[in-house]
Amino acid sequence: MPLDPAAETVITAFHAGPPAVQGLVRDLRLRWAFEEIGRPYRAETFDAFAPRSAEYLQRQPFNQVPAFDDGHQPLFETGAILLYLGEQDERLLPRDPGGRWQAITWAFAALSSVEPAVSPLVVTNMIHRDKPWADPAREAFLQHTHRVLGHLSEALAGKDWIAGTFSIADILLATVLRPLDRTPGLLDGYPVVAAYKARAEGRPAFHRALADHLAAFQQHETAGEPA
Ligand SMILES: N[C@@H](CCC(=O)N[C@@H](CS)C(=O)NCC(=O)O)C(=O)O
Repeated sequence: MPLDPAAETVITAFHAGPPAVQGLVRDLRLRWAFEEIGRPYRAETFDAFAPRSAEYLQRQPFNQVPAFDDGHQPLFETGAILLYLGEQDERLLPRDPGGRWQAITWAFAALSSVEPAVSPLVVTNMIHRDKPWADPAREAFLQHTHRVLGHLSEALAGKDWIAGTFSIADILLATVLRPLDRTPGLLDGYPVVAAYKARAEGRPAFHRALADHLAAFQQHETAGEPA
């Protein structure tokens, strides 16, 4: 069935939450994809600390953001949503089978090989830094992060984009890598990865997406409630 171009696309996001997560919440991945293809959308925003309605679990079974609905296909999980968007626009997912499968493979790698390797370190540094177990845990998590960053450096060598041309794989991989900024100096040992991340963050679509993501928090603060 052809999609109704007039149907509104809605995503969920946060407008308040721990300051450390501003700029990193995963709605940014969807906003970035929309900006790459000039697709309008509306963000329905919540306070991360406020309980969500029981109805919200129908939209996102883990009570998280983002959820997505374009009037045709309600979805959750950023990887699935980006694949869905990629199916609709070759600027996000190449049409030639080789390029398409490279991009899909790297989208999965970003989410299931890189993100699980970096998340424990990121979460420890951002949220649990003062816990008594943080220092020894950080050492163990760092080792795994270094191992993955080393392999990623080799995979990225000589490439602008992880799967050849820019795709959803880069939106996922770059947003998985972004929180590593919060571990000062970590990427210094991986100039290829650092340059890749900077290249992705330099895209005009990323700038617009980040500005809108941050504006949700700022507008809420201006309206009188701290983020
Ligand atoms: N695998 C999910 C992860 C979603 C996720 O972790 N969302 C976070 C924000 S980035 C969230 O809503 N956290 C609040 C919570 O878990 O209560 C996806 O990629 O969509």
